[in-house]
Amino acid sequence: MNKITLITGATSGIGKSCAYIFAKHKHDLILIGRRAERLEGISKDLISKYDINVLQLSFDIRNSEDVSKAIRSIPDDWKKIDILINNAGLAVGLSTIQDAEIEDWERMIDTNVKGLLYISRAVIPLMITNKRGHVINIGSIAGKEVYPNGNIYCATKHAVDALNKGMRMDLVKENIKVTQIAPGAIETEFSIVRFKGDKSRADSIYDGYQPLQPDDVAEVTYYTTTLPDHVNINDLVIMPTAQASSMVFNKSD
Ligand code: NDP
Ligand code: 8X3
Repeated sequence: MNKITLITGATSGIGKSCAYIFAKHKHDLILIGRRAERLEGISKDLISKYDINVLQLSFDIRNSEDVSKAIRSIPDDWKKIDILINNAGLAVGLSTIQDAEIEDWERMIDTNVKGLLYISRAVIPLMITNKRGHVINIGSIAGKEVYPNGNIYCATKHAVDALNKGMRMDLVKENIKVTQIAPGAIETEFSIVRFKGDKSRADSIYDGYQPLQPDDVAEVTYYTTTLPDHVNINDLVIMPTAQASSMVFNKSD
């Protein structure tokens, strides 16, 4: 039987790359994202390329009722979820605390913290029933350090860092692995979302150095699932070679 991996935020970036890499390794996939048409296209492509099974669930992880309804609706065969990748997340805006839009804060807190919690609360009990599982939380270097104007996004990723530690403690007796992947700069739709569609500002984030590509992070994420049963990677920080911290880069002029 194929392993079953559930990925949130599978329509773009790291989540989409994880879908392709886990599919290449013959995992059946439960893919979650709000953009249903994209999910449909990705699912069809994965099925034709890799001959796996894919279940698409299109909903907003910020809605706790929709999360529990969607996970309850999964057919019994699919409930034996081996790996949960809590990836969906975003930064909105880059402003001082005194100038920021409160709505941007709500979107980040509701998605990165509460959405991750709703999904975890719905899926982890299934893993406990199956007596096995692996929860992978996509954090960020923004969960390890804080940078100017990053305030709330950094706070949400510090929350993911803390939740990863808490989950590890709560699930150690349940034979469930817990891993945080904390990346630096990756070229995805992240900056377009952060700068609300301003593509030239988004592109400028990746000027003058080679950022990570989403496949780089997905390959490392997959690696953490290939280790022997007795080995757990708790926390893994990954950056471009040209980045040493949120603010320290080796950029060409
Ligand atoms: P993308 O914007 O490319 O992808 C984000 C994904 O999250 C999309 O598939 C989007 O799908 C999904 N998503 C966002 N909000 C919701 C929601 N409310 N409900 C369901 N799905 C949602 O960005 P990345 O791939 O870069 O981001 C993935 C994760 O990586 C995030 O947690 C981010 O914080 C983290 N990260 C990113 C870094 C970077 O530099 N890019 C660095 C470190 C961490 P849809 O819009 O279809 O719902
Ligand atoms: C995304 C990386 O440095 O923009 O989490 O916060 S950073």
